[in-house]
Amino acid sequence: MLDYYQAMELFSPEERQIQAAARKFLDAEAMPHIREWWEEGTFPRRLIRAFGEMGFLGSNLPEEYGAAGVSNNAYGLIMYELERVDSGLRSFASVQGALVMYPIYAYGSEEQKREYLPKLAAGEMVGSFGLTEPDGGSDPGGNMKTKAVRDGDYYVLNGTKMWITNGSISQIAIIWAKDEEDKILGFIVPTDTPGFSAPEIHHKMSLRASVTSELVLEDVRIHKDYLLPKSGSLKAPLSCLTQARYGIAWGALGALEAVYSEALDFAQSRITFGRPIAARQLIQDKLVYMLSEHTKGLLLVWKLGNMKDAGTLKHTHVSLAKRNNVRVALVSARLAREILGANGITTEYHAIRHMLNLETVDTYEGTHDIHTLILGRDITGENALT
Ligand code: TGC
Ligand code: FAD
Repeated sequence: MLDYYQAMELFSPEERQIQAAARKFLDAEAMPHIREWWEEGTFPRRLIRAFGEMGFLGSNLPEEYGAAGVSNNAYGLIMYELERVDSGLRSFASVQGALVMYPIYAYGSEEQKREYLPKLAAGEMVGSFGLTEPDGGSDPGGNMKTKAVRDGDYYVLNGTKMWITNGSISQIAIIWAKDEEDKILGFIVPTDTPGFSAPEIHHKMSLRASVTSELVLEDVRIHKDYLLPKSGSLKAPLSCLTQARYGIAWGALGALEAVYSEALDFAQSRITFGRPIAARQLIQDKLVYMLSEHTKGLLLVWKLGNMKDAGTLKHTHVSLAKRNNVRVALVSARLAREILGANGITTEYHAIRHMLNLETVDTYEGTHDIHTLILGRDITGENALT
């Protein structure tokens, strides 16, 4: 692992072992095929059970529900390794763990936890998370049109969710909807319920090795037992986003390592005007930017993980790390593409695939600018969001 400051010394032997095992598995099972999956626009469904066996799914949740029960730093290192291959693989695991298992764990009943968490952890069941709607995702509370109307022991759900990762391959969807009193409730919706459909979104130039779908709910009638009983406000889905953003802050550094290593290798062997381009100051400047940002970012997420384990983490701390690490990874991917010259525009190399993926990562889970405004509000007390 790229580690200029020997930050891995800060991690426990178990955490280092988890990182090494994840890398070994992914280098064997995913790295050799990722280009093909991305070009074909397919997510490798055959890896889902293997991800479960490797403990990649909701790994920081407790063992009593079938998860691996590892530290938040170990969880972060797994996200790092997944995204070193491709943001789409990390997205799959982020959604399954942080956006499906976590809301069931935090807002579900004991019966719901026992029913769903072990299957989700094992990769026997896939979930999706429907918060964003077609009218815009940055203001999920204000823009939410999806309705849950109580009818005896049932709720009737109507609405449309947009840009939903894993949507068409999920057996359950966590759906956020407003009730008659405008309270935001979360539901576990089995995707075979009549009235539910999940058309896949095509023509993406980013996150191509990930399934993205629309979720359409037309008079979807589900029993009240599927309500997440501890949900009841926007805070519930937002707290899930904090979990996913935490993983993204780690994952982006994996993508940064991938593009940096590739660009460095290329620069050392590409000869122009009689010398390797690595000998040129302009190229070195780009490589040093990447290395510096990776080094700072790694220390940042290590500290973030410790704060999460200690329970001192605020969601604004996570906003800072997500905003920073994704943007420096995106800038680095563009620089790596530039160092590769014309070769950089092909998927023979990883840079442009990561670059295009990171455009999504910079947008989802709160855009770069939305995190700027979240942080600006926190430090000034002035709300520039509304
Ligand atoms: P606001 O007043 O800020 O918040 C309402 C209440 O919630 C609290 N809160 C949070 N709690 C936990 N985690 C967070 N991240 C939280 N953000 C806010 C807040 O303290 C407040 O609590 P209280 O006690 O005062 O009531 O609500 P707002 O309507 O002003 O929200 C604005 C904003 C910008 C914070 C929020 O809506 C936002 O984060 N927008 C971005 C939406 C977003 O990130 N969507 C992601 C959808 S999922 C996705 O993209 C998955 S991608 C797949 C993958 O991860 O790989
Ligand atoms: P908008 O909210 O319409 O914003 C458009 C632009 O306006 C942005 O640049 C934004 O920064 C800016 N803007 C908005 N408000 C302000 C403001 N107050 N001040 C200044 N600028 C502002 N969502 C889910 O619920 N579940 C998923 O699984 C999921 N997966 C996704 C997968 C992919 C591949 C993608 C691309 C998106 C996914 N999303 C998912 C949706 C994602 O969270 C949203 O795209 C994101 O929250 C932004 O919403 P939007 O695209 O509607 O942009």
